[in-house]
Amino acid sequence: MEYGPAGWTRKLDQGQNGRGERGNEVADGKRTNEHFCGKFVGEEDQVFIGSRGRSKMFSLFYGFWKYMFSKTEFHVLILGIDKAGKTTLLEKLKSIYSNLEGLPPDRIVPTVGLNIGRIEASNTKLVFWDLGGQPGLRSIWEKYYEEAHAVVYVIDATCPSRFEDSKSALEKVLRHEDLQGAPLLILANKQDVADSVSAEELARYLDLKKLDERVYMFEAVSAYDGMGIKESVEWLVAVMERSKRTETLRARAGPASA
Ligand SMILES: Nc1nc2c(ncn2[C@@H]2O[C@H](COP(=O)(O)OP(=O)(O)OP(=O)(O)O)[C@@H](O)[C@H]2O)c(=O)[nH]1
Ligand SMILES: [Mg+2]
Repeated sequence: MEYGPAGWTRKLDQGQNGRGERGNEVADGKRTNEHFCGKFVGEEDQVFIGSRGRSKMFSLFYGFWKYMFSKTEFHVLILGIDKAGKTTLLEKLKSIYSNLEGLPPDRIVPTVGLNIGRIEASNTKLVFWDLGGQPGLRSIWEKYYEEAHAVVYVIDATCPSRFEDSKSALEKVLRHEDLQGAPLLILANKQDVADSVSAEELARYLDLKKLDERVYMFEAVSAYDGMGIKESVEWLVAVMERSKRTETLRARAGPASA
C-alpha cells in the first residue's frame, strides 16, 4: 500500500480488476460497496468522474505530490580494490545512520556480488551499492554506473604497495562515460592504524589528472572507529543535491518516479 495526499490510501495505479479502475475505493480511504463508474457515490461533495478519469487524475496528482514532497533518493556506488574496506564501511554507515546494527568486522567476508545499504541522512535517502573489488569482479562495476548519483572510492591507506593498482582501477572508473559528472569522494581508509597515510599524502600520490572537471574530495576515514564518516556523508548529500548529474537522472526518471 502507498499513502497518498490527505489520507488517501490505495494501490498506486492498479485497479482491483487490473485495468486501472479502482472499483470501490473512495477518497477518504474508506470503502463502499458502490461502484464509481458513471454515478455518484453518495455524499454531495463528491465529484462525479468516471473511474478512468479519476484514476488518471489521481495518478497525476499523486505523482506531482510525490515529486514535490517525498525525500529524494540518491544511489551511491562504493568502489575500490579488494580489501580496501568497502563492506566494513557500509556496515559502519548502517550502524551510525539506521537502527540496524551493522555486521562486526570479523563477520565480513570478501564480497562476490552486491551489498546494499539504505540510510537516511540530512532529510534524504541514500542507497549504497557496495561491489566486490577483486580483479575478476571489477568488470561488473560498470553495470551500475548509469544509475549512480555519486561514487565513493575506498583506498587502504595502510598499504602503499597497492596504491598503483587502486589508482589504475580508479582512472578506469573516471574514464567511463556513464559516470560523467558524478561527484567523487576518495576515502583514505584505516586511519586507526598508526602508519596509514593521510588524505593529503594519498592525493599527492594518486596525482589524478582526470579530476579537473569533476566535483571531488579526499577524506581520511576509519571504517572501524567511524572517523570521518559523518563528514563524508554530509559532503555527499550536499554535492549530490546540487549536481548536474542529479538533475539529469531526475529528468530521465520523470516526476512519477521521483
Ligand atoms: N584497521 C582497519 N581495518 C579495516 C578497516 N576497514 C576494513 N578493515 C579490514 O580490511 C579487511 C578488508 O575489509 P572489507 O570490508 O572486506 O574490504 P572490501 O573492500 O569490502 O573487500 P572486497 O569485498 O574483497 O572488495 C578486513 O580485514 C577488515 O577488517 C579500518 O577502517 N581499519
Ligand atoms: Mg566487500
